[in-house]
Amino acid sequence: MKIGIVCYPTFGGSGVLATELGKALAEKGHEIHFITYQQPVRLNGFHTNIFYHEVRVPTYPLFDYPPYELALASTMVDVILNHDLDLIHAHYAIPHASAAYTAKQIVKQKTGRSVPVITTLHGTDITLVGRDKTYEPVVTFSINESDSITAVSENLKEETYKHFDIKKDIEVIHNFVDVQRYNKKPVAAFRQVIAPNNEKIIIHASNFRKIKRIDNVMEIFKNIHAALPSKLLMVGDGPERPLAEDLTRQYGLEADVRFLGKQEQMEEILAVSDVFLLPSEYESFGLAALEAMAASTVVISTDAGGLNEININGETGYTSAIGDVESMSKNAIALLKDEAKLKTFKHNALKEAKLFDIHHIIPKYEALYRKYCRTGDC
Ligand code: GMT
Repeated sequence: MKIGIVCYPTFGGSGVLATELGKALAEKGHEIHFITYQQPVRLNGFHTNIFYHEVRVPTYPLFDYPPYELALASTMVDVILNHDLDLIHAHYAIPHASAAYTAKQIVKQKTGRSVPVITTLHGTDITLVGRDKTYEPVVTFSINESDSITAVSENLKEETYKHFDIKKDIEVIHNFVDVQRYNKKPVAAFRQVIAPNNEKIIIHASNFRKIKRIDNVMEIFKNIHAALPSKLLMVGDGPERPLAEDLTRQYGLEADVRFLGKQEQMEEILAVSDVFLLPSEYESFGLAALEAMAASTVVISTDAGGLNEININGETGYTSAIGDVESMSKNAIALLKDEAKLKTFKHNALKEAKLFDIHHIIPKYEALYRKYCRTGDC
């Protein structure tokens, strides 16, 4: 089928998921058209079935806020008409679902054809930004106007019904990971550089926003570090990075905390890591944690949102209440001190990640698309 994917091109989970979905669909023979304002970070290399359409937003002195949503809708119209797309799949409701609705109406008026729009809800588009009164009416409207709606976890589905007046069914299609890609042998030389004295390696990866509770990451590591030789890798970047750097200095941990910035080859970094810390205030799913699990890294997280759906308490890692730094530290230390238990948990993490392997989840999206097949041979 010919599918238009609208997403954020950045390191955020929704953009990563949308890009990996598009790449996997292209491998299966679908023609994929990415429509966004920048080449998506995970869209590297050439694939004969993948097209990228950049949304240009012309500026004008009158515009304090250049109208991205209009430019996006117009680009969608152009791509739908010129490439005869079968459907649009919008990832993250704001502003993708409403721009898709506008594009659909324009195409309908021009050609009489109603192009199906599928909206996948990812998290903060519902639980944080979308709920704000400034956006809520448009978000509710555009979700209800979507032909199909999916959510990346059961928890996000519940949250959506709780906070918005949604009249339609929401199908849960969990996020996925390419286990084969992440299930790598650790590169000994790389581990040696990071942890020359065989220290345990702790990792956190995110966009360093408030919701990730970066101060908790630093406190938990301070406690682990006081109990055993260890190193912390901080991957990503964002508004809370200065806080993390301040706390590193305040706790005197400069020699053992490394800020790696945004990284594309996460599989190599995760492969040498022992424990992934994710003490978030909320995660609809926690794709970063799933990727860690696929690399046999144990997850110490909160039990917020959909994290319980992937991180099984006492098996693949531990989940604690939001802000319970003591419990998260205690659990991490106990695991790291018990080699046999750590090994079992790592094994369990990989086993659990396999349930979310790309090969199980892509067919669910394909089955959904097939409902909108125009020719009968999709
Ligand atoms: O908060 C982020 O990390 C970015 C955000 C996004 O949409 O780019 O992530 C959300 O979507 C991811 C992919 O579905 C989920 O794995 C994350 O849990 C979710 N973030 C939150 O709910 C805070």
